[in-house]
Amino acid sequence: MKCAVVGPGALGCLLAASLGSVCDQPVWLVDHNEERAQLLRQQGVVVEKGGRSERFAVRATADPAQVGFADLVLFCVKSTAVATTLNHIRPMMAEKSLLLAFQNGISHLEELKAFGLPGAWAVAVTAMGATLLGPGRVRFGGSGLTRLGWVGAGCGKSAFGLQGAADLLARTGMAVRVEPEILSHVWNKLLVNVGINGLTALYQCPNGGLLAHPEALARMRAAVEEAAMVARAQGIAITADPVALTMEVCKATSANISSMLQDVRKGRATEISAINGAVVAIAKDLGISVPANERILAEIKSLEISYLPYFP
Ligand code: KPL
Repeated sequence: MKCAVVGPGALGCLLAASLGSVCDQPVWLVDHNEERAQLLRQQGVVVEKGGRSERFAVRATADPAQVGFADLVLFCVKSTAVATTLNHIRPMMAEKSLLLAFQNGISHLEELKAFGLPGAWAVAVTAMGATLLGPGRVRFGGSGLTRLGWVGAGCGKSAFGLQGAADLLARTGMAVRVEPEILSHVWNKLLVNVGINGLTALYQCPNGGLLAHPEALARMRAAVEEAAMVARAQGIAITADPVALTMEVCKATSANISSMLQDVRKGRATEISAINGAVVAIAKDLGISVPANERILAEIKSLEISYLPYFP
């Protein structure tokens, strides 16, 4: 069986290293950057866990044609790169292939539906923690549950099957579960990201800092409550108290620098469109007013304008 991980970020590196230890063939790690792929080929992926570091060999490449058809593709790129990367990895996807999409937010669901992959695709929602320390160097940050599920009918069929993928991932030591209602979990995670990611980037604080800042906390409550209203209006069964859940995550990850604050600090495009932006877009279709999300979206967009290059 051929496995490939697409995207050498923190999660991608961790998954490539973990899978490599249980697969009978070396795992491919697909990057869009040839220079970094070469480095990953030479040095492998180094995982720091519990004060020890371990090196795992990977077959890194920037050329998906070199991989050929894959049975299992763990798709770990940022939500901002979904459409371009799906095009890039087309040579790896056959009818028998199964792609698991690990993105934050919800915009990737529509993109995957619209793309029409030759194989099947399913969604993965993970609470596993990982921090990228440098190219191919990752710190394991805790083994939260990973949930897998099909999103409606248009996901295609795979020879491998979702339970087959779950069993393989579980052999790496991950906690994995196949869920019949994955959208509920996608939205529960989205609600947390709606409340934390944009605001930590605006207030320049670690996740726990939002709880100590009355204005940020009030904005978090309002944004999460609005997003919960949008979920319920679509009939999605979300957690009973999404604000309490968001505050719990802030506490549990209090020293964490959110992925969006990391993006802003590194001058990268953020995932705001897939998070608060997606809530604003769905709310508009449903005729629901979401001013707290609109404000976070607008403020992050103007922050991005201040540092992202402009290509007319
Ligand atoms: O998912 C996260 C992120 O940073 O993207 C949270 C839960 C906010 C943890 O930092």
